[in-house]
Amino acid sequence: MMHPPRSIIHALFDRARANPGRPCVYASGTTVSYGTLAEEAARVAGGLRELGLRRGDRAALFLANSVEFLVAYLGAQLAGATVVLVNTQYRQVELRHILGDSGARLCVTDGARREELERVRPGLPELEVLVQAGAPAAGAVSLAELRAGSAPHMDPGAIDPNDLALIGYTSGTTGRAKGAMLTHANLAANSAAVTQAWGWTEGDRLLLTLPLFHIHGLGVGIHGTLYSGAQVNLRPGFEASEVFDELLAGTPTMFFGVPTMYGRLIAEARRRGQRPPPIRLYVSGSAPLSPQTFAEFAELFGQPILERYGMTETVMNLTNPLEGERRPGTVGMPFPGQEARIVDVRTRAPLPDGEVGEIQVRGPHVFKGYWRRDDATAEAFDTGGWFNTGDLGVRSADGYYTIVGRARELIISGGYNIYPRELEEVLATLPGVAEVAVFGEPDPDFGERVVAAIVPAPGVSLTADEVIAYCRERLAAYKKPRRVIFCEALPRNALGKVQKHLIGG
Ligand code: MCA
Ligand code: AMP
Repeated sequence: MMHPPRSIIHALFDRARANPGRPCVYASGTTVSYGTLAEEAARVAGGLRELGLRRGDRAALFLANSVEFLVAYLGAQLAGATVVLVNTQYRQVELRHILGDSGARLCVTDGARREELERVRPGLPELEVLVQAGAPAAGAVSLAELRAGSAPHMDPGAIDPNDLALIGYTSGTTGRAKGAMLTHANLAANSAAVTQAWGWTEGDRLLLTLPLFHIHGLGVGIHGTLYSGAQVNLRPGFEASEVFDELLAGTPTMFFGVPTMYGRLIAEARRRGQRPPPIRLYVSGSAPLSPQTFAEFAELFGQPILERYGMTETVMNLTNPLEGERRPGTVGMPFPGQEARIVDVRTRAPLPDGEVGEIQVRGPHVFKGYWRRDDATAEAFDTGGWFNTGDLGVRSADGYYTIVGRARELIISGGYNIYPRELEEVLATLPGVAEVAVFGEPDPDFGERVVAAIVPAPGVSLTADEVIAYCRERLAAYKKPRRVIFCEALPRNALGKVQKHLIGG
């Protein structure tokens, strides 16, 4: 394309005009063309505007991977709204926070999640409209009717590239996730960089099993597909045997996954004793890919995985090269048109190659700030527009970055981020808990797993099952502790700070 599109919506409409019949998404046995996707997004946009949704209003998406997700996402943006992404596993505590904090006026959900949403709805006065995918249900507008019957709103030209396209909730040293505000221009710029770096073209077919409520699946997988005019096979989730079958059949040209998925594909290949034909590109990210997994995969599948590094606030930051050495244990170098550097954690001065410091990034992909959190936004940026990633890294003399740790407390389990503080706050409300500390420990499947250390109140006896059930009821299931330790006191340093590394053994 001569001029890069100003938004992902523009990209979709450009493709739909040029070649309406071209297949775009394959999901649940049906193929949706670029023309149909654009037309349905336009109808949903028209329908949402009839429901009163206006430019800048927040529209939350709380539904599983599906074509419905895509038309709701694209339709809401075309209507001028800002989409709020909500993890489908979220329960009361997280839903109340995200929907309340974002001030969502509208939420698109599905039958499986409606009940959990209704539990928190009375506390959300700003949430006026529910739209439901799948079978229509009382008290909600049917998404199917919007897709089929509304007067289309066809004008992507009205989208200002500097308007907010989406808010992705992330990080929370305070225990409360913050909304990262990404503009249409941020998303389009990053898609331009990613598709260029990875040689992503119209001819590609991506097998996508990642959830669409995270930037990995949506901002890389879907946006890159629409940007490059390629095709995507969108699955409801990851199943190693299904993915292996697709690979054996030779249908995809690309697969994107988190390290847990690659570990499970390695086990699947060993179990079956088969090697799928090579595909154009395997990409890993969201969590560290161990050199061992890289080597085992290369041996069994005959291909080196390309590892890259991203964040909700910035989409993709660093990548190993498409051509040239994909160095295990590293995340490569900046994408075209983007910058990175390592700075001293204390003085913020740039450091020479070989020295460990905080990774900072800069470029058109970097988000606008945290929603309604000017304090957090100010803290996140250094002078000169550099964004503090909170990740610790080092750059080699030949330009490869390696992530060596995190400046913030964060557990990454199977690519999902878990903030110890959020769990600690919930567990502190469990009757009988005097003190609690949550931390991560290595896990062979998920990379890291959650451990909760609990000091029961005097005379109280709690069981691990009670502790887990309490979390399970209030928070997404993947955050539940996988191990619970009971102790008489938490080890503290002279300043009273809990020494988590001394617990557990
Ligand atoms: C599911 N469970 C987990 C996880 N996933 N527990 C710990 N860690 C996890 N990652 C729990 C479920 O809640 C459930 O609990 C039980 O395990 C089995 O659930 P199931 O759905 O069968 O799990 P699965 O299918 O095996 O899921 C594993 C998975 C999934 C496929 C690796 O976690 C996944 O899709 N991860 C990708 C996340 C992602 O896209 N992250 C990107 C964010 P119970 O038995 O109690 O019900 S980072 C990002 O976007 C930036 C930009 C970046 O750099 O990419
Ligand atoms: P999120 O806030 O969910 O977008 O997660 C972003 C975080 O995931 C980053 O700040 C890193 O800590 C981590 N991350 C992403 N990609 C990688 C990678 N390839 N290696 C190590 N950590 C990664």
